[in-house]
Amino acid sequence: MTKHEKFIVHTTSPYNAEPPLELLRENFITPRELFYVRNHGSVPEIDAQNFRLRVNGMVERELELSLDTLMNDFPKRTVMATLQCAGNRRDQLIAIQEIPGEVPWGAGAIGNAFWSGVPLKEILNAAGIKIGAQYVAFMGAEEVIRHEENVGFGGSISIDKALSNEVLLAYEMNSKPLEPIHGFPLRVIAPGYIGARSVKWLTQISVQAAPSKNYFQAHAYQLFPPQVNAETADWNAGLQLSELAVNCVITSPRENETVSDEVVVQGYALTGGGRKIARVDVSSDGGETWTTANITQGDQNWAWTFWEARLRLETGDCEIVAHAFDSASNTQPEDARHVWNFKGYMNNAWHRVKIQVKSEK
Ligand SMILES: Nc1nc2c(c(=O)[nH]1)N[C@H]1C(S)=C(S)[C@@H](COP(=O)(O)O)O[C@H]1N2
Ligand SMILES: [Mo]
Repeated sequence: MTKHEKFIVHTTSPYNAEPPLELLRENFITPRELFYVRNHGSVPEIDAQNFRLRVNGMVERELELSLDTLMNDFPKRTVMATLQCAGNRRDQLIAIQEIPGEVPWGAGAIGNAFWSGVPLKEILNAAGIKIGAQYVAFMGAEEVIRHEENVGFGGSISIDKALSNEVLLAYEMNSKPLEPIHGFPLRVIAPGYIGARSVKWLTQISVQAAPSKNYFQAHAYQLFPPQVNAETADWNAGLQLSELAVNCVITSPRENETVSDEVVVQGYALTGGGRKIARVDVSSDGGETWTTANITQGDQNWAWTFWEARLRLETGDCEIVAHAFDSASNTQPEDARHVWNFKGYMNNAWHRVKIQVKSEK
């Protein structure tokens, strides 16, 4: 595995790591050495020759497909898509109240790539979907131990999403075979959804009437109100995370940086559902007044947007905040307390960076 020397490693086993923000923002297409990694178990060693993808459940024909068949007997499609972990920006939730046992992600658990593979709908059409099918469930190959049991890593998406043009069974990332750590030989790419639904080391697809019962669909990756905790959570009542919320992050300047009174603020923004980022605003007075940023790159569905704003600041301590609006005018909550949840998912509160401003003269 080739990750950048400045990669921020949160845990080594399983390996969980993210790039520093200033490096992440250098490339619109994230190079492999800067693409975050989110693992729940160890990386399985899969022999590409013997690999088979099983397709079963509510289908007319069960399938067992080799990598060769997937690559040669089905169409290949490339989609630019940004993956974002549901835990991205958890650090700012932890600053409000601790979240034990979860990876303290900064804002780098996100990356944008060209993914190539077979559209999932091609496989589903080949298998033939039976009436009543509502969900498509995925299983990865690796062992994941929870409560002394191997639960594996799985998840599901709705049948509508599964039949969309954008969902892929990808075997390439940025025109090269997937690296083992990113899911070799095959992974799901579910654009616009939390990263967890893009199951790596995919070995099984099951068409079902109900969502996956796997731990990572039925238990983890659920959203609860701030007052709920692990003891009081009703796991049948949580919101099973799927589509991403609108989010926006300042990548430069960095927290505690000293800057001149004319500063260029840069960042990324993204949203779910194939919507686009319509506007990004930046404020240095806590949201009393805003400067609209320039969108510098990115106007595609499923991919992030890069933005930049020039601010003139008063000398002294300063907090810069940023928020985005998407094409459905969805926007972000002002205060992270309102979205705090005991698992620390989906923090999309206004991004805040504290800096010191020095006069040029
Ligand atoms: N099999 C498997 N698939 C998985 C995971 C995993 O632990 N095992 N992690 C998920 C999560 S939570 C995220 S955010 C993305 C991360 O993809 P990446 O490591 O390629 O960046 O993979 C998803 N797919
Ligand atoms: Mo994730």
